[in-house]
Amino acid sequence: MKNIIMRIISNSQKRYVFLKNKISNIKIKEIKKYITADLLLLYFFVGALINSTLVRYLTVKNYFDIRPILADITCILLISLFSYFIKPKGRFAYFLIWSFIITIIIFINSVYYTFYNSFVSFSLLSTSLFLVDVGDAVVQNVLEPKDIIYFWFPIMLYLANRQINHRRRQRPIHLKKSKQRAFNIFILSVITGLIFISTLTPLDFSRINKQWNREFLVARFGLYIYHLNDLIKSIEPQINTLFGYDTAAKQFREFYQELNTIEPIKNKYTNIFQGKNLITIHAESIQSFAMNLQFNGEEVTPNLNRLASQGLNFTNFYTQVGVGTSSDTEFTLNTSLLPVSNGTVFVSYWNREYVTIPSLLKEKGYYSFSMHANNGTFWNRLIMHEVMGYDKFFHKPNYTIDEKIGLGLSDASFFSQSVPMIAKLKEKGKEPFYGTMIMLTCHTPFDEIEKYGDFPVDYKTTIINEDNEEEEVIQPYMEGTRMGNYLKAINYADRAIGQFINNLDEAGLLENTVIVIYGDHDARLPRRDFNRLYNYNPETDTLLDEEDPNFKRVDYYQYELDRKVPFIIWAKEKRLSQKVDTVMGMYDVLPTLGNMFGFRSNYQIGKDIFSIKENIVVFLNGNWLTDKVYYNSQKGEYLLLKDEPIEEDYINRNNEYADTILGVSNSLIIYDLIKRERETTELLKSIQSGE
Ligand code: GP9
Ligand code: MN
Repeated sequence: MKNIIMRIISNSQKRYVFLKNKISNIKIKEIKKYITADLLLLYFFVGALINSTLVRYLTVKNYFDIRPILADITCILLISLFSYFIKPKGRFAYFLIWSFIITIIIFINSVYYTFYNSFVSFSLLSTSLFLVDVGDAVVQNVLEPKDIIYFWFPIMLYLANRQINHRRRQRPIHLKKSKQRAFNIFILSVITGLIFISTLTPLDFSRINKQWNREFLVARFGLYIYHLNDLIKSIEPQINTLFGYDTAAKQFREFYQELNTIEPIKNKYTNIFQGKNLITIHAESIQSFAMNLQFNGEEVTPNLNRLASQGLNFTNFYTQVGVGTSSDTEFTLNTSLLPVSNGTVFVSYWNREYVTIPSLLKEKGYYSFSMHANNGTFWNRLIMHEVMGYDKFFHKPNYTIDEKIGLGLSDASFFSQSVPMIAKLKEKGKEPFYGTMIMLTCHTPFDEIEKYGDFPVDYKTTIINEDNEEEEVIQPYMEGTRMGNYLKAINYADRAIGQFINNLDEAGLLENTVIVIYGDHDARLPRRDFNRLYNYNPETDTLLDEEDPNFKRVDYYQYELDRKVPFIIWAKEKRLSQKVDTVMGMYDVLPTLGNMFGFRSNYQIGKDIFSIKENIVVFLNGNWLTDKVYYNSQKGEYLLLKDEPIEEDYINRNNEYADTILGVSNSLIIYDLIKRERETTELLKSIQSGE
């Protein structure tokens, strides 16, 4: 019986294997036949895929990532499918033209990458190759063999087509069949496209929307999607300017006419820093709450705390960034305008005219420079820093990358290499100067904790144990959380800043210099980490209960209020020692520094903080903040910050003001109104003088 059963099983197994082989034979044969029936498409597909993969391998070197390959396949399939809607005779021309377009794009990117370690953008194409100081890039030869190899593709396609025609005059695909084929390719591209999309993370989506970290985008999305997205992003600003100019210009004129008739108020800080050097430190991702924290008696930011207590310490200072994060802060600080509501000024609106701190200081004889050890093309800084009027941008090629943390050169090394550069500028007589130092280490994801140095964020206590001896007990508290890692990174950055100030002092650069430190935006930490930070009970090593009188709720408003960042103005020679609690936004920096250094922009939206009684910080999403209220524009609700009732009129007035300045600032940028206004005034003047 057992034998019979065994035989039946073995027979059916054999039959199954036989059938399986037969089916797969048929399938493979049929698929092969199906594919080779359209050799031209096949060659095009393979060529385009090899080229896009090759350029990625030779640039970003992500050899084992399947995602960009899936993205490339989807794009090539979509290009290919349209060939079926062309007359059979024209298909070769169609593929050949595409192979040229693809090869030329890849070729340009290959050359560009050698110079800039990044990829070409359509919006920059006309300028980037000429505007940028290529002397910095250590490149002797313009063309290298690796740039030329991509041309094998159109050549191969041409030869292959000749061969196909010669061998077996391929029958043109019948229209009915070709529609079926187009449909099949479409389905295939949908499948590969969906698989690709399913691999994307929220960070990937946010980065493709921002379109600034071009290396990352090519590595993750492949060159084809990168360029398609870049094309859309480059056209967007042009489309935005097509309509609505007259209304925008009218609102702009009315707003500034009224604003500029108000005489600037003099106060005790007016002109106190006339003619002094100014160094601003762009402190990556540093939030204010860290300045008030101690772990086991150690301050997280001892240096910032010292500078804050000796200088002007603005305790309610907020950034006003959109998707452009770091670059939006640089823009707002230097122009006192709000960033655009859609897209990023640095990437999409670099070709506009702006009145900036460097340009205003230039009128007073200043030399301006910026320093950042990361790739200069990030956030399009290479171009935008020049547009904003910096005389020189020192970036990656100017530094030796001798210690890497996170995105690139460590802050400690960045600062120590920068001091001699600043000293050299001084030696060359480039004084007075305005310098911007853009830090990098304390950047998300804060995961290289072993490189930040030893700063435990745990809770240590001593107990008397059973043997009546003192014993140290360590409770993890913030260790192992994202915020814990972030605080370690801040402690590192704080040390780097402290060292930088010491080095400047040793180099004799502090005597005539004012230092400004600002956090560039918050670190988007999880709410649960704030909850743990505020509600940890060391006695029980657990979190406080919501009913506990000491429980602090981290709701929407608390989280938003905690996003504030440090803003400190410090000078070695002038101990101003003042705490300023009035709410203040990034757009108030230019007018406040302007009052101290003696400059003013006719297009500033912010206020000199020492000249006003009440201030308002307007955020890009329409939320706003005063000393009395945090207003949530999405919900139309607000939180009272003082024990004082608020009139409805107060809310309405501030809502109206928020709308106006968001609109004026946005239009000014999109329609290039400073330039247009200047040209109109110049024209009127020349008509009046009869020229
Ligand atoms: C890039 C750095 C980071 O060089 O400034 O920009 P972010 O991601 O903070 O906007
Ligand atoms: Mn930043």
